[in-house]
Amino acid sequence: MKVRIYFKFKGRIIVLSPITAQWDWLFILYATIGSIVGAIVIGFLIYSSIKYKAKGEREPKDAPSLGKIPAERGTMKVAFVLTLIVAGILFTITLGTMQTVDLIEKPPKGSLTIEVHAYQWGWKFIYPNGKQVVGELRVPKNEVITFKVTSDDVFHNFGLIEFKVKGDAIKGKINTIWIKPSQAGVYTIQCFELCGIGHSWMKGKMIVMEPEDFDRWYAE
Ligand SMILES: [Cu+2]
Repeated sequence: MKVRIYFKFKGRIIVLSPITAQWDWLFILYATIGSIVGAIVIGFLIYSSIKYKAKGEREPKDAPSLGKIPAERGTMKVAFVLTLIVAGILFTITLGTMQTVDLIEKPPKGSLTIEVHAYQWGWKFIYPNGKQVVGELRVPKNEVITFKVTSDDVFHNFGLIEFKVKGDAIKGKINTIWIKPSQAGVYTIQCFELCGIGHSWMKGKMIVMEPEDFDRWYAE
C-alpha cells in the first residue's frame, strides 16, 4: 500500500504523519457520507411535514393500525435500490476503516524503536542504545519511529495528541504504535487512561528534531 506522508495546503504542510493523514481522510469520508444522508433525511422530513400537513383528517386511509397486518405500500424497486445504497455506504466505510486499522497496526520496517514505559505518573523512554530519558522524548524528523508501549504499574495510555495516535500501556503486554513526523517541533504526550490522582498531569513532551541534531544528541 502506498503511504502518503503528508499533504500540502497553500504551501503549508498540514499533516504530521501517515496515520494522521489517514485519520483525516477517514474523518472526511464519514463526515461527507453522514452529511449527505443527514441532509436527505432532514430535507425529506421538512418536505413531507409541509406537503402532507393534516387538512382535517388525522391519518391516511391506508395507515397501519394496531392488530392488523399493514397493507403493502410503495414498490419493491424502491426498497431494492435503497438497500443497495445502504449496503454500498456500509461497504465503503468498512473498507476505509479496515485500511486505517491496517496502516496503524503495521509499522514500516527499518524504524527507530523506542520502548515506552508508563508509570504513576510519568513516562520513561528507552532507546535501542540503552539511552534512557524521562518525560521528554526526542526523535528525528522524517524517520519511522516505532513505540513499544507498556506499563510498569496500572493501565495507562500513551497518546500523541497532534499525531492522532494512542497506544494502551498495560503491564506485561506490549502495544506497538508508530509515527513518521514530517515537521520538527515540540508536541504533547498525554495519558489517556484514568490512572489515579496524577492522571491529568501525566504529560510529556515529544521533540521532533532535525536528523543531524538528533544524531548529535543521541550519541552524547
Ligand atoms: Cu496514566
